[in-house]
Amino acid sequence: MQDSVTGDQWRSAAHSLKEEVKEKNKPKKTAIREKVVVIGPKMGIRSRAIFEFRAATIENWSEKFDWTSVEDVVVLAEWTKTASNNELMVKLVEAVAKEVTNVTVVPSRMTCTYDEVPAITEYRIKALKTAANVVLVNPLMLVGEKKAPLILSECKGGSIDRLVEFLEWVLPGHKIVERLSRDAEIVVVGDGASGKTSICQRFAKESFEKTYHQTLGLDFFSRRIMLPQELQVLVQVWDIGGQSIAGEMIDKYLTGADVVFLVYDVTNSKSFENAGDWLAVVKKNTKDNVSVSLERVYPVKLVLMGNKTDLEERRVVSVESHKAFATQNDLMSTYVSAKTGDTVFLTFRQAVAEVLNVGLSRAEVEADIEIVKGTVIEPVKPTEVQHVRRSDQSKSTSVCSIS
Ligand SMILES: Nc1nc2c(ncn2[C@@H]2O[C@H](COP(=O)(O)OP(=O)(O)O)[C@@H](O)[C@H]2O)c(=O)[nH]1
Ligand SMILES: [Mg+2]
Repeated sequence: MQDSVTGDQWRSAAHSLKEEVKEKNKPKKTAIREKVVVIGPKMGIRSRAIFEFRAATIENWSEKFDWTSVEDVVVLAEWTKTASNNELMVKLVEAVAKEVTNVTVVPSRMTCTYDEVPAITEYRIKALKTAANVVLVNPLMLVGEKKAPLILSECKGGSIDRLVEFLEWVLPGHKIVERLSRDAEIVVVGDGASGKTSICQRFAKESFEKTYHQTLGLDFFSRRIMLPQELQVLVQVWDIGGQSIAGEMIDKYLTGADVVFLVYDVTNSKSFENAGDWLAVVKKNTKDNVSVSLERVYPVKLVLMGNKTDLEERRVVSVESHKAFATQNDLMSTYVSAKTGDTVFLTFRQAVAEVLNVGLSRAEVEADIEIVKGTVIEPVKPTEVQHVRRSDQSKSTSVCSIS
């Protein structure tokens, strides 16, 4: 005999279904996958460790995010006389303090007179007394070479370098300084022997090795590069090595990536076919890698990279299939040769520039369009390469291998 369903059971089932729908329809919070972040008004810098808010939407701003992974927050705060702004700032700090371990409030801008600074500081100290994990940096603290009061040394923003310099004055040794100096993280995936390690080596050491060593663990490369506006960026590259597509560690490498290079070998059709599977793994493991700048969410950059273009006569993957795959999946796209070095540096540079929202010159952008067409492009200007090398002191180019 079939069990009959009672009215209560129906009601209970309907109720739980309703709850489930409600939960699903809740606006989804953006997870911040960083241990330490800076929040503040518009700074014009894009980094996954910087979160900007607008004065108009500061109320309940913190509720848009899932703060579970965050431990330390540095708040750049304006010193202002406007009572409502002061209240909103205090509310924001309190809300964030409930979510994370430590909050440090750094006075970064003054829109009151200098004489009014102590009174505003007093108000904020009083208002924030209830939050035990909030530290307020004294706006009159003397900082910088000129030993000027902090509040007069306004944080101008505009570039990571300037923000880092400012924070180094105010919070020497704070984790945020180290975090912001590590500006772009690239993870390179793709089939074995497609040339991942060679590409990384070409980028980091400007060299190429003919003999094939399968990477067993993972390789790590880094190089400091120079972008327009004198912006120095430390690029860190993870070469996933022998990790298989189903590898257990793959999610660990991908978490935190700003850019993923999806490499295949243009002379090996299997490596191109497998790019689809690699893409699925990458998408699954990077869906929360976002940066939030003025409430726009930027997902991780994915770049399809056809390698070994020096072997043009042996090419089996057509430019059309490459293009179609990139278009369908909304990928940036490029061809490189780790052997000749063709386009390798430019691609890294372009990807990092995109991540940090730095405009490259038109010539460089046009050069990139040509890459997509698969034609030969101009190399990076020699003067620029020299510039990069100069800032490239021995300590800034490091290569280490973990196996
Ligand atoms: N002709 C040519 N060979 C390449 C190129 N890049 C890599 N290789 C060769 O392909 C093999 C595999 O390269 P490797 O970087 O170890 O591939 P990985 O397994 O993806 O890291 C090596 O023998 C490399 O010398 C390239 O651009 N052109
Ligand atoms: Mg390798």
